[in-house]
Order: sequence, then C-alpha cells, then structure tokens
Amino acid sequence: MTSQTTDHRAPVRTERHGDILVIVSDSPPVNALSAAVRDGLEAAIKEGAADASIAAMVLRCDGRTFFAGADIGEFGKPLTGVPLPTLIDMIEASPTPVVAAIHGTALGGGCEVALGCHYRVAVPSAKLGTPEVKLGLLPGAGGTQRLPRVIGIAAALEMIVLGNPVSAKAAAAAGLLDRVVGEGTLEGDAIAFAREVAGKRPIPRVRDRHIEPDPAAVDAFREAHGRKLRGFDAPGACIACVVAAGEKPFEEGVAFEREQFMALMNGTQSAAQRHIFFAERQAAKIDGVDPATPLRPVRHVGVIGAGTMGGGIAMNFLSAGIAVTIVEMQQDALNRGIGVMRRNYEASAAKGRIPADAPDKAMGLLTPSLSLDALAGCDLVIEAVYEEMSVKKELFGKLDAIVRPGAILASNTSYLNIDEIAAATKRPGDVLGMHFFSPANVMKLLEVVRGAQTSPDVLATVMALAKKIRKVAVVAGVCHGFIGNRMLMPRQVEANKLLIEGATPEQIDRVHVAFGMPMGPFQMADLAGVDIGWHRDPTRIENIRDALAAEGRWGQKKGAGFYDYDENRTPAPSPRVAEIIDDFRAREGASPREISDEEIVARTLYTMVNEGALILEEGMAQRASDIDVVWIYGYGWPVYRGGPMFWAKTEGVDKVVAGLERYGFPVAKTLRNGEALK
Ligand code: 3H9
Repeated sequence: MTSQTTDHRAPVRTERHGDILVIVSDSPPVNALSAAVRDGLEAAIKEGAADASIAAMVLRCDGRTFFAGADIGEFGKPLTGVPLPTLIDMIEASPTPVVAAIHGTALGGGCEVALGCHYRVAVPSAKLGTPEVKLGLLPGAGGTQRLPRVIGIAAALEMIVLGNPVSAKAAAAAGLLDRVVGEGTLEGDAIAFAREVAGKRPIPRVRDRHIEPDPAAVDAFREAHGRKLRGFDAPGACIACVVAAGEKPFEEGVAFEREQFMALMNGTQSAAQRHIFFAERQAAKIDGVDPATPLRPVRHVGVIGAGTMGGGIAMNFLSAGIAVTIVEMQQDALNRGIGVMRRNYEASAAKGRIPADAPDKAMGLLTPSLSLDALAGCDLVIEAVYEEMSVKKELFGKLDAIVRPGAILASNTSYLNIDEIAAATKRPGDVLGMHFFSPANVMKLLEVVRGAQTSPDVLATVMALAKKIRKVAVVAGVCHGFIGNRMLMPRQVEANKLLIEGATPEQIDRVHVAFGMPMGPFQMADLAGVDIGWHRDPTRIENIRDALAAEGRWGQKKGAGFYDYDENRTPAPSPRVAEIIDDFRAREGASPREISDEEIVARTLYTMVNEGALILEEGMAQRASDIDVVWIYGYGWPVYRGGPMFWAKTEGVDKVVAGLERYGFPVAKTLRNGEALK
C-alpha cells in the first residue's frame, strides 16, 4: 500500500491508498465547513475525479468529529470560496464514487456533505443530525431535499424540524448509513468498503431517488409538535421544504429550499439564535482566569437539604456518575426527598428518556445521612437550606470545621451576599454561590457567584463541573438577586404598579406570552407560590400580593392566586382579585386608565434591559451576552429574541431609551450610549 501526502498546512489533504484516494479534513476544533475547507474539498474531489487510476474516494475528518456543519461564524458575512451547495452537487456528480467515513457528529452541512456522497459508513458512536433549526435556519445545502429521499418524509420531519441527532444504529436502520464499521478502524474499514463498491454502476445518487408526498405524516407531525414550535419561524419553513421534497422535482425543491434558507438567514430570529449559540460558549470563559488553571478534583459531592431544590441538585451529579451524600435534619424529610428523586428517575425511564437501569445506577451513587459529619470527605458541598442569612452563616461555620481543607463550599442562595456567608468560614477563597433554578434537575442555567475572595481555581473548577452536569453556567458578581432575579425585580415592581394604574393581570400576562415568554409575571407568581417571601402576617397588608397571601390565595397549589383555577389547574380571571385591585386603587386614590400594550412592554421589559445595563456597569456580569444566556436558560425568554440585551438591540437603542424616558425611568449610562448592548 502506498501513501502519499499532499500539503500538510492546508485544512484538507489527500492520501493515496492504492486505487483509493482518501480525502482528509483537518480543521480543529470541529471541522466546520469554512471557505478554506470547502475550497480544499473541491480541489481534492477534482483531483480524484480526474485521475483514472483512482477507483473510489473516501472522505473523512481528523480530530474529534466529521464536519459539524457550515462555519456559523461566516454567516451574515460576504461569501468567499466555493458555496457549500455547489460543492455538494460536485461531489454527487463525481464520476468516481465517494464514501463518507463518519465519526463524532456529522451535523448540518456535515450531514449534507455525507448525503451528497454516494455511500456512507460510520463508527457506532457517531451521530448524524440536522440541527440548523436550532439556529433559526434549515438545512440549506440540499439537506431538506436529500434527507427525505433517503429516510422518508416522516423521519425527515423529526430530524429536520426538531433538530435532534440520531445514533449510527438508528441511522443505519433508517437507511441513512450503508454500514456501521469498527469503532477504532474507520479509515481501514471505509477503504475496504470503497473497494467493494468501486465498480458498481450506476453510481447511486440521492437526487435520483423518488418519494411520494405523505400528507398524513405531515399532519401527524404538526399535531404532535405544533405547540412547542409556537413563535419560531424556522420550523414552518423546514416543514414546507420537506413537503416540497415529496411534491417537486429535485432541482425545483432545492430552489425552494434556497429561497426559504436565505429568508431565514436574513431574519432577526436566526441572528438571535446564532447569537445565543456563541453566547452560551462564551459564557464558559472566565475573565481574568487563565483557561489552563489546574482544576480541583470533584469526585464526591455533598448536598445539604433533601427538599425540592436539594434533591434536584443532587440528581444532576448522580446522573453524571458523581457520588453524592445528601444530608437532612429529620429521617422522614430525608425519606421523602429520596423517594421523590427515585420517582423522578423512574418516570424518566418509563418515558424512555433514560435507560431502564439508569435509576438504580444513579440512586446507587447516593448516600443519605442525618449528620453533617458525613460530609467530611466531600470535594464540594452545596447547601440548599432555608433562605436566611443567620441560618446560612451558622451552617457554613459548622461546615468549615467538618469538611476537609481544600474542599469547595457552595451556597445555592438566590439573593444573599456570598461574601458575608464566606466570612463565616476560615476559607473564604473556597466559597462561592451555585444558584440552581427550579426544577434543578431540569433547568439548564447555573449562576456561579464569584465572591470577592473566591479563588480562580475554585471558580474554574465549578465552571468546568457545570459543563459535566450539562448546565449552562454564567459567572455573576455579588449583588442582590445576582443577574436573573435582580432583573426580575423591576419587572415585578412595574407589573404591580400597572395593576393599580388600570391594567389587569390577564392583560399583562397576555403581553408577555405574546412576546414569547412561557408565562407572564402573574402566572409565574401563581405557579411559584404567591406566599414565597411573604412576611406571614395576615394583618400587614401593604400591597396586592400581601392581600392575596392573607386570604390564602397562594397560587395554583391552593386553586386560587392572581387567577382562579379549576381542578385541572386551568386559570380564569378572578372577580375577587379584581375587587382587591379596586380596593387598592381606592386606597391610593388612583383612577384606573386604559393601559396600552406598548406601555406594558416599556415598563416591564425595557426596565429589565436598563437593569441589565446597570449590572454590566457594576461588573456583576462579565458581558451582555451572559445576561442573555441567563434569561434564555433560566427564565424561558424566547430564544428567537436572543435574550433581553440582544432584543434591545433589535428594538433599537433609541427606541428603548425613549420608552424608558417617556415613563420617567432614569436611563443607565451604558444603555444611553449603546455600550451595554455591544
Ligand atoms: C449549517 O450547517 C447550515 C447548512 O445547512 C447550510 C449552509 C449553506 N461553526 O460546542 P463546543 C465552535 S449550520 C463554527 O464547545 P462540544 C464553538 O463555537 C451549522 N464554529 O464543543 C466552539 O468554539 P470556542 C449546523 C463552531 O464538543 C468550538 O467549536 N451545525 C461550529 O461541546 C467547540 O464547540 C451545528 O449547528 C460551527 N458549525 O460540541 C452544530 N460548531 O472553543 C453546532 C462548533 O471558540 N455545533 N463551533 O468556544 C455543535 O453542536 C457542537 O459544537 C458540537 C461539539 C456537538 C459539534
């Protein structure tokens, strides 16, 4: 076997293995199909096609993955190099067969390249997918036309419109792979496969396959998934393209796909979703901390509190295979907490979301205890106890004496001052905040609160650990409510004032839901509990919330809050709440007026942006995009609006500033000069 290697510095090289030309892309970290890669592939395919001694070509990638898609960083910039659709057409038109040899994740344009190849083989651990919809796009290099021709309309809808990748096994079963090869022998196996198929004619081309329309599959898909796709532009365009694949000749389908792709690419939603893709990755970077900082090992985690929060926190680690000791004060509370955790796991297994043996595996890593002493050997201890400074300080003082030196001590507080908590220990450098969001085993956001004395390696360790437990972590500074809850406050204050001035809870919630939030501020209060943070004195009624709490209108759990609920928890406007609001209006001498939706937006959303700008000015967030990540992953801000700071940019700084001024809010300096939105 001879092996010749061409230019080593280029991202694409060719190697001859007898009559097989192996084309290798080496463009770390993920072999994104940048202009240089596309040009290199074009040259390599031409080389193979022009050489009569080459019987077949194998296309593979070095590094951790096959092409993970088009280079997202190139989007929105002038096109250079050969366009991806042209390259894929060229591969498909090659008179010499091309075999895609896949490992890692063949995503988006990467999957489309594989579909342009004449054959596809992959290792068992490989995944294939078209996640463009998550970037507000659709597979725009022929993917919407080729994929349905290979796996059928119904399966293509699942992959293209939901954007979730499939395993090699599933891909092979669906006909997307011709063979699953050995895990460690991809290149050799792909070459052997290429020799098997080299002489077969005609060369199979996906574009030549014919499929029938399948309106029943399209209706069933819409029925099953329509609700969760509400507000997004891309899924509808994806569906239209897949439908076109069944109805139009290939070339016409591709032209339709191109038109739809360009419309999405030039729209605000995709810009917002691309912004979030990079923002999420940027959030992991810590200002002023060397990325090479050695991390502390975290093999055993302690959690204090087995309530909803503590149990949820513990599950994150157990699911990631990390041992947890959980401590409660009373046996029955401990038993209850552990029972809830097990039932949560079993429900996931019953729905097929995790393997059948996963609940036992996870619960096998859990050690319950009634004593803090059981935490002595932990590498990280997270407390999730009552939100009261004196309680936390006492606990941290005790932990300091019990837990081994060098272990990290974290508080799950949502508001309290981490520096004050750290001062209760002799190791303030090892203390920080880990603010999980409820339900903690589900919500992706983790605010990591950096105290004045938190050591860089402690912060770096916890940020890396967050990725391991599949959270999106954002560094926050010490301030009341950190990033997320601090921005919630002006929204809450204004929403309450608007009620007095003439709005209804229904109107305010409707504006928020129409904006794309999963629920409005009053629906959220009812879900979380109107009594949360209540002073518990029914005779002390200072605001509408106090009045509701005093009457036992604690929200959904009581069947009454800002809304009345029936037994299915369906909300209805409450005449009693209207009376309470009227009482307050009378008490404050306010005569209700017509409130416009525009005023609600300015006073409840622009004020959040303003608070975000203050948070940046004070250095409590590292960058504006971190604030966006907090709101997307912690509070359900619609991802197609890109988070509050990105959204404010799309609204226009001038409009936001004018809106704030119209209603008398002092405008943050960096919002006024646009710096906060950069
Ligand atoms: C598309 O293909 C459109 C076509 O249909 C039509 C075109 C005409 N481009 O996530 P990680 C960077 S749209 C540029 O931390 P992991 C990423 O920013 C594309 N950069 O690693 C990060 O940079 P940094 C469809 C990219 O191991 C670094 O690589 N494809 C791209 O956790 C490591 O990333 C997708 O949507 C890219 N395509 O996960 C797939 N991908 O180190 C998007 C990654 O500076 N990618 N980077 O922060 C992914 O889902 C994950 O990155 C992947 C690896 C699963 C591949």
